[in-house]
Amino acid sequence: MGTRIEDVSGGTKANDILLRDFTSKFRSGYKRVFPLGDSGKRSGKGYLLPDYFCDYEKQIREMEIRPDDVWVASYPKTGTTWTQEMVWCIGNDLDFEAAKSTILPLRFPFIDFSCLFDFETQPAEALNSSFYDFLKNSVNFTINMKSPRYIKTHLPYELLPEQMKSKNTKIIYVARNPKDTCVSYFHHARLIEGYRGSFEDFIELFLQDSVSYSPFWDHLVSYWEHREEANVLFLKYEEMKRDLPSVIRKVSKFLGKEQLNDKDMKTLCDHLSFDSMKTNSSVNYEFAVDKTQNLGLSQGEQRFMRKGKVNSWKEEISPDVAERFDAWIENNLNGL
Ligand code: PPS
Repeated sequence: MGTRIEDVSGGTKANDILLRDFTSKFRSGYKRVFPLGDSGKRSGKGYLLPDYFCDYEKQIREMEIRPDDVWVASYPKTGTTWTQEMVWCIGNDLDFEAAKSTILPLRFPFIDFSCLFDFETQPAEALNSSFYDFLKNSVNFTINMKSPRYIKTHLPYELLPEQMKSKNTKIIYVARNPKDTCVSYFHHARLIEGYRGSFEDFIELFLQDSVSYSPFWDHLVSYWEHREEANVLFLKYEEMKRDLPSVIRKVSKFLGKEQLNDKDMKTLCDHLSFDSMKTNSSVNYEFAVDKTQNLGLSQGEQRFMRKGKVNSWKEEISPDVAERFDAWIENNLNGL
């Protein structure tokens, strides 16, 4: 399955906002990426991705998959980091010492990071860090990791490496309700992605499928369609908030690990609690936030671990806008 890629240019409200407020020193522009079906016809509305995706698409599509790879996939801001830490700890027999001493991007790299940011043309200071290789080329970094590899991606199912489909690679997808996702994405965009626009404009972008990795629903459905396959596990952020131990049991079974005893379960749940992850510098991306702030590319004042709640959108989205969201949700769920 290949892709057809189109330039994103101005002329619509969403595209104008995107090009005005969501390009920067490290983000040159955007493309619409249409996966081509078996018949060679393009399908869906096309995924919005930064220009840099084109530099890595072929390498990602053709990368070699190993039988013991474990992938965590998600739309941005849906609980990826939380899921990664859970999966890594279970997969590594609760080695909390290693989890704390090595930052998550080095243990569990985000393969498509370089599709989002151009750090190569940034001042040397931006790259002068222990994870230089990752920042410079996250795809090479991930490909060259030792086994077993733990890999994060925000790419939709259709844009994953070709071999994943035949090699039954383990994929854990995490989903979250779109209103909380959108609010979290807005703060993240200001904090880390150089977005300079208003909250209202961000909502316009989100509802017009015009932030990176959107359309939200096509992304979710691309994995949902595979949820019954033995190598795919579909999780929800809200379910993790409601009953983390039962999700841990599900993940342990999925990874072929023994079930945890009560004491280990409690230790792991404590390690994964929001309060603990908020102060755990291995997973809270403080170094990335500081770096973006030092480079003057951040407009945000929050931290990566912001609220960690279900339905906190109610504090920021007005009833009128919530109604617009509901109509959008209904429209998109129609027929599913
Ligand atoms: S990213 O940048 O796409 O990888 O972000 P992602 O990790 O997917 O999502 C970040 C949101 O997840 C929240 N989070 C948690 N919630 C509850 N418990 C724990 N342990 C936890 N860890 C991360 C994080 O706070 C972001 O959500 P918001 O709503 O912004 O607080």
